[in-house]
Amino acid sequence: MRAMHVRSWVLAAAAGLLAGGVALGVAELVAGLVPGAPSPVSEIGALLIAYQPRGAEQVVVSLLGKADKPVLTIAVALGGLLLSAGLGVVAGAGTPIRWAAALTGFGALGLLALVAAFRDPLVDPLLAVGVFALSLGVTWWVLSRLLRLAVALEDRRKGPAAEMPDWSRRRFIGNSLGLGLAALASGAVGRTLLEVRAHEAASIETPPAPVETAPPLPAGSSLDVPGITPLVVPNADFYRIDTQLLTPRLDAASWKLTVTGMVDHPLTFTYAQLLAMPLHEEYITIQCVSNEVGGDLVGNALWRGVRLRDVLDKAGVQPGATQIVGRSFDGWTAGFPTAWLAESDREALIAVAMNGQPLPPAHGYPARLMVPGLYGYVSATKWLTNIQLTTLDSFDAYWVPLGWSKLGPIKTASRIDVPTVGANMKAGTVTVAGVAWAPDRGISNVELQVDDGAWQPARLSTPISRTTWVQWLVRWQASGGNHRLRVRATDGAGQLQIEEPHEPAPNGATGYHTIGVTVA
Ligand SMILES: Nc1nc2c(c(=O)[nH]1)N[C@H]1C(S)=C(S)[C@@H](COP(=O)(O)O)O[C@H]1N2
Ligand SMILES: [Mo]
Repeated sequence: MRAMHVRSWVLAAAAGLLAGGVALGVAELVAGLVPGAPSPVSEIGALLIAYQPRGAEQVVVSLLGKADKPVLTIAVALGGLLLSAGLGVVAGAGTPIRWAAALTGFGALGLLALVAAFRDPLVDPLLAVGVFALSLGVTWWVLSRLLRLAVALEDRRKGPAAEMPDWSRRRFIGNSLGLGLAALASGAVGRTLLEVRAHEAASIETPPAPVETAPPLPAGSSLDVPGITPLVVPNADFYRIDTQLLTPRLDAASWKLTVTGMVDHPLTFTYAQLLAMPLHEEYITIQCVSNEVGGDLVGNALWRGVRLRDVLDKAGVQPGATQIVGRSFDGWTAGFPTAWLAESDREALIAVAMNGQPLPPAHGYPARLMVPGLYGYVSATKWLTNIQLTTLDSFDAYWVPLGWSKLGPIKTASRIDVPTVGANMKAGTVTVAGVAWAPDRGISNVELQVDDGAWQPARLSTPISRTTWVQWLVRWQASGGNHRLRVRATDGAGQLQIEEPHEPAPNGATGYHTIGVTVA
């Protein structure tokens, strides 16, 4: 390698940054175009999630929320670019040793991504090696090209200044801009393709009709209030929480579900075999344990699937089994007591459809668990591939060692949807409305308090079932001024919602949702 000594560290850093950037962009493009090829950024992000320090759980849980997922992705990409810039400076020193050190650095970064990619069951290892080699090649090409141009630029500056125009300067800037744009464009196209592919219509049009359809929605189950959360949340609007940075798209044709552990007859189902079992329908409201008071990590949908009970009966659960663990294709786990299902009306499903559509990839296609009354992190395994019967003592699922409770029954909660926080309204009759839930106990009462006034009972929608939320409304005679609105619910067992404010960790937030409004 010809020595390319660049005196300006800015130019060298720019060369390194672009070398890393183009490599990342090209890799994203390949990941978007070729199913089974890894996205280095997402794979390293997944590695960080997998090896998060204990105690970071609050941060990480919020990171994994729908809005903040891109934050981790962008942080990884920026981290990669920064390191690349540093390696550019190392390479710019111009000695063969420095050049080799820089390439080794890039190689180490690539190797980290490669090792991370090997952990991903949806990645083809050969393709991962291919992307690794391609990225390193691209890095080497861009880096040597830009360093050469930088050297030319500096040599030119040393020479007579009178010569015009300054082509070497233009060449460096032009090349840098072009490469930067190429990196951004290929990265953006690759990302878009990745998400589009994940959301392509599921291979099965609609899962077979249920043997038992959910009864039609009772009259009065929805309140007609503009802005209130719909009783049944459309799939596209349903909250999403999981540890996957991208949307995993499993292949139903090769997918298998096994039932293992403390059972008399271990079972294996193909997708077709699972769909051949009797399918049932149920409305179930599910909430994320990391939902804040007043938050929107909660939703209600019509789930269709095979009863977990039927599958467990077939497998023959052994008497000593006290825990049911759902395991996902990526090794993620959730576990809950077998005793939770002892109540006959807690009908857990291996769900294959959501609101009449095949389960969307973001919500667990081809199959997921839905267990009435439990937070998602202990129960609702998406992309389900294994159900294991074990004991509560012998296994802790994914979030438990990270500081979250072993048991996760959903706490009674209520939320004000309208008016919105800080709304300005005219005096007179104002509709205050929202949702309240306590799966699987149901809601018996919702009350609203204005300022320090008496708690006024709300009108409730007719409940679909005890496993679903209700809508509520109060017609408030609003007078001028600033007011504080608070809501609280009572569950079907007569238990009042907990007033004491508490953060979500370790087993679900408590406190009354409170908003301020201004009445003119
Ligand atoms: N495989 C897998 N399943 C998972 C998770 C996950 O990270 N991986 N997250 C769980 C959590 S914490 C919640 S709250 C629910 C959310 O389900 P949803 O995204 O369909 O709303 O999925 C659960 N199932
Ligand atoms: Mo969750």
